[in-house]
Amino acid sequence: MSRVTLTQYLVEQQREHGHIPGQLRLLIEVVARTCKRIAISVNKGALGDVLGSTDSQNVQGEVQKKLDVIANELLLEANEWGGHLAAMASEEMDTIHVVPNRYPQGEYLLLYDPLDGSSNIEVNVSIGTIFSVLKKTGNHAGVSEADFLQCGRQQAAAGYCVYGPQTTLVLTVGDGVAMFTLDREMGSWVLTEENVRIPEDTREFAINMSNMRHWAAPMRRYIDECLAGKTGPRGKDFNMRWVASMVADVHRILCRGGIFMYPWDQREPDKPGKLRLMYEANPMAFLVEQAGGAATNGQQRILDIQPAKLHERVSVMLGSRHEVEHVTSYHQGS
Ligand code: P6P
Repeated sequence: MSRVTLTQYLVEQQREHGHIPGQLRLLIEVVARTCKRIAISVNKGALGDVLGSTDSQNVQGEVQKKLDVIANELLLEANEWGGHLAAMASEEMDTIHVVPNRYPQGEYLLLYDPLDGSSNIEVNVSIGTIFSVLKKTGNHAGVSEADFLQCGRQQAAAGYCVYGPQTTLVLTVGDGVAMFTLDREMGSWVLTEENVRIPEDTREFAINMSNMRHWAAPMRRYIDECLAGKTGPRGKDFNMRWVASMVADVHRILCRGGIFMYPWDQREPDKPGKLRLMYEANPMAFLVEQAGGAATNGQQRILDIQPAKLHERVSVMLGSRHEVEHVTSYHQGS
């Protein structure tokens, strides 16, 4: 395969399909460049002052890891000056960050989880950066949190970078999913997969089984049937994976199929789920659907959920289309 870089891919997408406006292309290139910079810090590990926790908590009430803060700061600094963004929102920040007046404001809104899977940092397991791009609607001056509260189907782009054995950037601008591997010698993102397709069926599920006794009945029924294997109603044996980094689990599903679930849990009945809608579930749902998969909260398509709050949580079932439809049918019937 000829070595097509991210820049060439975006230029060709613009030339052939015309749906990557200049500001969006700049935004994607800035985020991609920042992921390279985050990878440098992640890869330092114990050799750099990047491991361990800070003495602060984020809006989620989670202790912030040093790398959470580093990744968040890198994305803020890199995206302020380009004139492509009006504001940013992050898992690590209580409120939105409006582009300072000293810089021109653009029409895009960037949302991100700067470092997803932070509990895996100290044990050298894959982690990642997840991002979602919305466009400011209306022609009102200024920008507020309300501008961010759009359904996931409004996303202009979405992607993630997984810091694993390879450093891989996965991207959609609404015309399929492409994967780029970081060529560290050249320092460039090289196209290594395009038109990614998720197999419609799977025998592999990803869920944190230790929570089983806390799930609602439909989810317990679904997992019980997977565990019953070929002697049970599914008539086939299943395998299980759980990395506890959504980016790693979703990447595996994009590469070979599977279903990822983080369902509602009776321990905190007022919380729909653990994962965040705006900068985890929505971008991953966009990518999965663009690759022929499905993503629901057990009742409806994730991309159709109208957000009420910036940091709201959601129950997530995503991956191979037929498997997601199967588990969703149990919940809709409940
Ligand atoms: P648990 C990481 O903290 C995360 O937000 C996702 O990346 C991951 O899928 C999930 O939480 C893991 O949760 O409860 O298994 O640690």
